[in-house]
Amino acid sequence: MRQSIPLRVLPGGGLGTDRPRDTSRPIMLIGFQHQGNLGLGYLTSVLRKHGYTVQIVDIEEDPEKIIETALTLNPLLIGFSLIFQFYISHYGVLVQTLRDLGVDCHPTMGGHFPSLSYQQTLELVPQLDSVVRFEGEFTLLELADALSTGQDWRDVPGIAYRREGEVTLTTPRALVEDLDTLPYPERNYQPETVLGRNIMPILASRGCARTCSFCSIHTFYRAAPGRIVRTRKPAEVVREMRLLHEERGITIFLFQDDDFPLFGTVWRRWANEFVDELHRSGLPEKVIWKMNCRADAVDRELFIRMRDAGLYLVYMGLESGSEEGLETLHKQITVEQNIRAVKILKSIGLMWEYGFMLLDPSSTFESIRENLNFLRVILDDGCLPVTFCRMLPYDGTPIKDELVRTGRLRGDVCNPDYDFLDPRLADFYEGLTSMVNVRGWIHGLEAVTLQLATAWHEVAVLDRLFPELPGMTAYKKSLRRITKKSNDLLLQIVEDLSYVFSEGRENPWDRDQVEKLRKGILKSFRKRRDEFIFRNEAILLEALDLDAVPQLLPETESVAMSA
Ligand code: B12
Ligand code: SF4
Repeated sequence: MRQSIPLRVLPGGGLGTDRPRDTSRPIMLIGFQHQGNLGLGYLTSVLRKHGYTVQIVDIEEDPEKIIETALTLNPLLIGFSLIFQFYISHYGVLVQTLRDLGVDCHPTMGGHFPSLSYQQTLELVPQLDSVVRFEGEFTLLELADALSTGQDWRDVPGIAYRREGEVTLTTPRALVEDLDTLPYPERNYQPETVLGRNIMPILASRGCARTCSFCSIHTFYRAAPGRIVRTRKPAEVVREMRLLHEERGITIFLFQDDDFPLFGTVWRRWANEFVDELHRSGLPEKVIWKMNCRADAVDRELFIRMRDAGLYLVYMGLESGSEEGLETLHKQITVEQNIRAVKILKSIGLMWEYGFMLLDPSSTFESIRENLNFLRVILDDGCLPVTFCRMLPYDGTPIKDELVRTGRLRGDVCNPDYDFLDPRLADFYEGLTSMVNVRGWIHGLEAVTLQLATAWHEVAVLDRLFPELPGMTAYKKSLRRITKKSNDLLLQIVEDLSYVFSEGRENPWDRDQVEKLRKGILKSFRKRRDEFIFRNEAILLEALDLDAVPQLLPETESVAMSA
């Protein structure tokens, strides 16, 4: 067991970014780049705007290549972005190796986990010189300014560091008040695509006003001074979309806001203005967009307006189909509201996706069966594949604190876990994961659920961004049939297993048989999907050719610097 480091709070130093700077040495930022990392993008664009050269490196790259880049660059500072808590040991090994090989710079780390669990971060990665807490744009800039000119960096607001063996905090830095004062995030990478259409992440707001117990987002934004939720001006968001469309040929935008501004009078007005701006810009005929929201924000009239302005996909964290589960997760929503939201979206022809936790710390066999029935209700027509996970108690979440208080927290930082109230549930979960091979069915790249969800996403894009394809109605019908077959099977297996472990019933399934069924579904799905896409290849390629926009990807592209 590690000793925790005693804590001391220092008064903060200067607040602004008016320090002298020497931008001759570059800055290296390392983080998870898949689907485009907006945090690193904003940090980079702010540093570049102030004259620094920045190199972003993907943490998924071969560590040897990362080390080679660091040795060649000789950066002033390396900033590690930890957005997923379970990556911390991976980062720890990398920082240690960089130090051992004599990379002479200031290593720092930012993100939710380092911000909220800064002491633990400095213990787990002792080679770090500092941790940047909360939104990092101006703290990182000031840190770089201080380091580059040999000033004392220890008075920069918004950091944690070790001083004579104690962890010391400077004054916390306030959240960025006006998000539109930030330059647009750096996006100097090839966008991901769906059927050749380019995708980019984007933000309309930061922060979340809700307080779900399993989530650290609200804790992160509440722990820093400043307004918790900040929205950008609708016209500014649309301007960024227009530039990305015109200069990079982006036609699919993924809004990564924690909770897209929709709920309540003020944000509803924001959403309506955003729709008006989109229409004024002429974008709805050319681009489509996805956003994340809660089920209680789904309103028929507003969603029809947004659909007609390009909204093509709505992600909702439904999370539970049992009232007790929703209460434990502090969703402040009812099962009925979840079902109502799904019904509205189906009735207005909007594609949706959902997050769902089959198991949480309050689970019982009854609540699991309630959850299965809820999934049957919302997915009965085979509109989407069944997906679920087990709630994990991340740092900074109220539910983790509660599990600590009741002595039920287990595992470690990389694999946080907990004891169920009914110990038989642990056996059930183990039995379930070994029987349906969750990686093969739900989470892995080859998983049935993931493949079917990708196919449904393709359908949503085909419907909105391509000419009508011959055979589309029949294709959707067969996709529904295959999805329903897969859903029925998976739900039945989970339900049967729940009785095996709760009532000692005989297990009607064996692993090989389940695996054979899974592979059969996957095979018939792939055959049907590939046949359909290849048959329409010429039409798809022609549509892509017609809409093609030259890709502008210079070193510091105009979109990144144009704000
Ligand atoms: C987009 C996103 C993704 C994208 C990732 C895209 C990418 N490359 O960044 C995708 C879809 C791939 C993804 C996947 C997953 N995600 Co996700 N995701 C998000 C989401 C919604 C937005 C991230 C974002 O863009 N934020 C906006 C930017 C501007 O903010 P930021 O990242 O916080 O960065 C700021 C500060 O934190 C700080 N900062 C950050 N890094 C650094 C570094 C330095 C050096 C400094 C100085 C400052 C600094 O400054 C930045 C600018 O102000 C977050 C929720 C959230 N609000 O963060 C969840 C979130 C990060 N995801 C989460 C999870 C759990 C997952 C999955 C495990 C889900 C799953 N079950 O599969 C997977 C994991 C993927 C994997 N590797 O295995 C959790 C992480 C929980 C945790 N504590 O670990 C979050 C917090 C959601 C939640 N409510 O709990 N995700
Ligand atoms: S889960 Fe979503 S709605 Fe709930 S607090 Fe987190 S970001 Fe907000």
